[in-house]
Amino acid sequence: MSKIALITGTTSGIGEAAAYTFAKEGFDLVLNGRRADRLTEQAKEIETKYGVKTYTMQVDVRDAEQVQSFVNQIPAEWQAIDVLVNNAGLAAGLGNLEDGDLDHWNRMIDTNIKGLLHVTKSLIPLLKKTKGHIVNIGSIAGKEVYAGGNVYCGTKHMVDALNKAMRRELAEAGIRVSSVNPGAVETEFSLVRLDGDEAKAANVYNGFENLVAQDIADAIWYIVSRPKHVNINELTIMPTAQPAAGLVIRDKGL
Ligand code: NDP
Ligand code: 8X3
Repeated sequence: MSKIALITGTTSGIGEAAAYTFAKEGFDLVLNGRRADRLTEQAKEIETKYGVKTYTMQVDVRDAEQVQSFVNQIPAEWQAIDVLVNNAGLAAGLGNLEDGDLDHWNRMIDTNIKGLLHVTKSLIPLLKKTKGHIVNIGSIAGKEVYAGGNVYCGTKHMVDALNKAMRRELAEAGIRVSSVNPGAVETEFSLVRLDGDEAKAANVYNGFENLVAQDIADAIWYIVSRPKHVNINELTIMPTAQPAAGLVIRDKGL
């Protein structure tokens, strides 16, 4: 019987690359995001290309009731979830707290913290049965802070804390808990953060070689494919040109 991975936020970026990587390795997949058209297309493509099964979770992770009701109704053949990748997340805005936008703050807190909690709480009973593995996607922003990062960094510090808390609480159940903390990865992340401004978003990645989503998908797969007695607590992965959060060496051929 194939193993099953539920990855949140597969409609673009890191989650999408992780979904394809797991499918290539023979996992059946629960695909999640809010954009139904992308989910439908992705499900079709993954099934055709890799011959695995997919199940679509078109759910906004911010909505605790929607998440729990999806999990309550998950068909029996999809309940044996082996891997949960808590990836759905975003940054909104890049300014000082004084000029902070409450909608931006709420979106980040509700998605990156509460959304991750909703999904994790609902799935723990299923993961206990499989002795599964949770991989939380944090960030270098959860290890350090940078100018304009304030609330986003705060949410990712919370993910770092929750990653440790989950590991303590779930070890006895045989559930492994790991995190991946990336630096700058070129995805739709900056487009979302900068309210759809394509020029500004592209500028974030100018003059250095950023990470790509596949770099992080490879790391997630590495973590999950270790033998059962090995738990990678966390991996922090940066572009060579980004030695610290908010510090990028540009135009030096790196
Ligand atoms: P993308 O914007 O490319 O992807 C984000 C994904 O999250 C999309 O699939 C989006 O789907 C989904 N998502 C967002 N909000 C929700 C929601 N409320 N409910 C369900 N799904 C949601 O960004 P990345 O791939 O870069 O980001 C993935 C994760 O990686 C995030 O947690 C981010 O903080 C983290 N990260 C990113 C870094 C980077 O530089 N790119 C660096 C460090 C960490 P949809 O819009 O369809 O709902
Ligand atoms: C995003 C990482 O370095 O682009 O989580 O802010 S960074």
